[in-house]
Amino acid sequence: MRALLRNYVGGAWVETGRTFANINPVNGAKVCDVSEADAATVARAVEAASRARDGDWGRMGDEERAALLRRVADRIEARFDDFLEAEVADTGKSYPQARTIDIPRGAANFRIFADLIKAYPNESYEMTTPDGAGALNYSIRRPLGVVAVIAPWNLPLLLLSWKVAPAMAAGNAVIAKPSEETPSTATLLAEVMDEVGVPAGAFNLVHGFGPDSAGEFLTRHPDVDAITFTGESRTGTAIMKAAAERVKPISFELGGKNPAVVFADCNLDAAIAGVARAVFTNCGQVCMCTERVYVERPIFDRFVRGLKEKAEALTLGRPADTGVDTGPLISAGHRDKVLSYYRLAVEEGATVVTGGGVPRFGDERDEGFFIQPTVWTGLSDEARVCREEIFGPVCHVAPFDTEEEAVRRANDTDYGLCASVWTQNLSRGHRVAKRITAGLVWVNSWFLRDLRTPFGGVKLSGIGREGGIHSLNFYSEPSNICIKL
Ligand code: NAD
Ligand code: 6OD
Repeated sequence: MRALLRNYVGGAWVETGRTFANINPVNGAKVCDVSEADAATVARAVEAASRARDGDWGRMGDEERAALLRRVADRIEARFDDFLEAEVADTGKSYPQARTIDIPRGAANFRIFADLIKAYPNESYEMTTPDGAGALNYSIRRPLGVVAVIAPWNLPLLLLSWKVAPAMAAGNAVIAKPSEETPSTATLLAEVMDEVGVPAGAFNLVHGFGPDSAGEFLTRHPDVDAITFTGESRTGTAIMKAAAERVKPISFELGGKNPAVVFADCNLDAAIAGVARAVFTNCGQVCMCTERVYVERPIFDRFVRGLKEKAEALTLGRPADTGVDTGPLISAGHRDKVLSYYRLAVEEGATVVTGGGVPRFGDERDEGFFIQPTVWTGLSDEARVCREEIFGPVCHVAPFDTEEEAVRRANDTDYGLCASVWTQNLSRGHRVAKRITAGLVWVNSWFLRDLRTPFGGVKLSGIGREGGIHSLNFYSEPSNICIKL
């Protein structure tokens, strides 16, 4: 692992003289230093991307770009262990999780969008004209130009590549800004771009924070043509204001307060296991994680008992520990935030079924940012902890009596990213899934997603859809050409 991570601008590695520390959340130790991009470095990245857009990269055909992106995927796989070690050091997530989800899905993004760009259809229409000769309309698609990609820390490579790959497949030049908490796999990705011969400036990397740092310098830069962002809804508001100045296209994947609705006719063991996974995976730090659970009254007590057992059986530990289920939260700051909700829940009158505090290990993990998996009951839907996104290993479980009530309460939120419904009644599954206002609804499952399907949220959970052809629709714009025959 390198002692200093640098920015990658116009095909060159750039240091700025100002650094920040990358911290391992398992034990609070420094992983490495990171060179923070200043406004001048971000401006150089934008210039380099603009040159690439107008130069070799912009002139490259779909076939050749797709071949390069496939080489990126191959190279990530060839350097699998480097990516794995880097992701685990930055996030503290378990090796099995990073090995089976983060890194392979990160590589797969490059392969799938390389395939899709070649299959991307264009429209054509023949029309009649007053002279009877007719005219032919057909559309061509153009890249947006210079695209800023701003990513969060929870699934660092996966969520960065999920935007970088389709943006580049569509022919855009990209400037990627990973989260300040997880800069390592993005830096490895820049190395890979360099190694496989991506033209200078087609992929640039700037490190730093949001406000008054690389994130804001990028979103405010007049020559950035479009912004794609995954992160908190509040950050989305700030970025939208910056983008409004030049009415830039934006694609936003934001926060959630995702419900699970569990009917008495479910397979109870499967529902308990599925909801436990949806609440506690990655220490609750997946945008799709469940924080509100509604359970039909006849099975409420049994469900809560089962979820408590699952929570208490989780093994918190180091990434390499045998049988570890969950690692730490990402940072001391994030743990403070989640703990403030643990306190607030008690003030609001919650029954703490399990958890609610910080585990003690008696070793170096006490310097890290672990937190107990937590389950609450007893609150009204108006409680703040039932309305605000917490992004930790925690949920509130409430009983309901009718399908109508369950749907109403699931939808009673400012967010709308995803939901899950647990029932063995096929008609009910379809019916309820259709009525829940969210970008993605699972029936009897969670976090199953083909990369070609549309992904995104409604209300405060986002703007637009990415995934498969939906990504290519965002990262390119059609122009119509009309030929008089
Ligand atoms: P965040 O919004 O704090 O930061 C995300 C990125 O934005 C980081 O790179 C950060 O440096 C940058 N940033 C922050 N302020 C900025 C500004 N003013 N201008 C430009 N850039 C700025 O989010 P986070 O804490 O990294 O991630 C957790 C959040 O992300 C949660 O709310 C979670 O729900 C959400 N998320 C959503 C999805 C989704 O697909 N909907 C996926 C993952 C995470
Ligand atoms: O892998 C995916 O399909 C995906 N969209 C993951 C999003 C995770 C959010 O934290």
